[in-house]
Amino acid sequence: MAFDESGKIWMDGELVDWKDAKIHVLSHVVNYGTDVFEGIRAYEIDGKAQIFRLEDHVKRLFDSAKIYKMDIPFTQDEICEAIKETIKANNLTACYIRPIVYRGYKELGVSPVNCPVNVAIAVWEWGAYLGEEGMANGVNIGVSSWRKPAVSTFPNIAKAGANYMLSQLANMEAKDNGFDEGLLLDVNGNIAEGPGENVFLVLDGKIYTPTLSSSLLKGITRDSVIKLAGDLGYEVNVLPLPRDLLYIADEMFFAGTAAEVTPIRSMDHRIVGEGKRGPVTEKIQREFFKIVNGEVEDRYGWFSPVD
Ligand code: PPE
Repeated sequence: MAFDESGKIWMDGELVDWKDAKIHVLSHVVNYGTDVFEGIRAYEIDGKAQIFRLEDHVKRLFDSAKIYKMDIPFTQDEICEAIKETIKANNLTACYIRPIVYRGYKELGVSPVNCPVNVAIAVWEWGAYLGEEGMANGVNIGVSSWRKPAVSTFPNIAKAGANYMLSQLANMEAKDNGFDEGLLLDVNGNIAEGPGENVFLVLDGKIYTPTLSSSLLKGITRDSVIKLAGDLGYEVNVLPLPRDLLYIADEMFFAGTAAEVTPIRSMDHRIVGEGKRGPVTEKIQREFFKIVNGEVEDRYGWFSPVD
């Protein structure tokens, strides 16, 4: 993924040139990782940008900010409008959208309360997160030696930049070990999530995904998959899931905004099912892409048009 640096970035209410979208090195966020953010996708449907679950993502952004007592100086509606404005200013249709809320420049010291809360929105084109090949045939995953923080130590539900230091360790470790991506367990050894994806398992025709008390992000794609799978007639169970299930699951897949629905073909050097995208995963993946490509009507009201 390389940036096309010709576009505009929205900063605190104004569109600025890509290369001018800068902050001071002594901003609170640079020193202490004080930010919350979102990852959203817009899809091109009938030549127009349609943003997937915009209000839900912006609501989660505000929820994350609330956990960290960051008072966003815009309303949720204003942020939704700013996102649309940024897409238009960059002449994009299908794109990835990154709103960031961060503590800016004023003073240093752990206490963030005197530092301003700034907001930026960037958009760019971003293809298949784990590659086109992974999307079709599945990715190879390894369980990380790192654990997600216990629910009593650090909020996992907030999508905060600092959480991604752990995601980086898990992702780098997985790559060093020859895997495409890692998978993190919670403090009890139950399955949590990928560094940037939620995970689903298929066992005996039923679908399973870990519960929120296993230290994971309340993924919006996760929620979409739960709805889609239910409507396709599958039983979906949201439970604490022991690690062992990873080795006996018939199918597994990742779900996330960037990763969309990506099949998992192996786990810790054990082949999952037939070692390729399984039939249940394929049905859910196909249904997901039919919706986001506008091949079927938006029956859940998931899209916001950019007019
Ligand atoms: N867990 C984590 C840790 C996570 O980062 C994501 C999204 C998800 C689950 C899925 O959530 P949702 O996007 O609401 O379905 N990860 C974002 C960032 C990826 C990145 O590399 O940056 C994303 O997919 O946009």
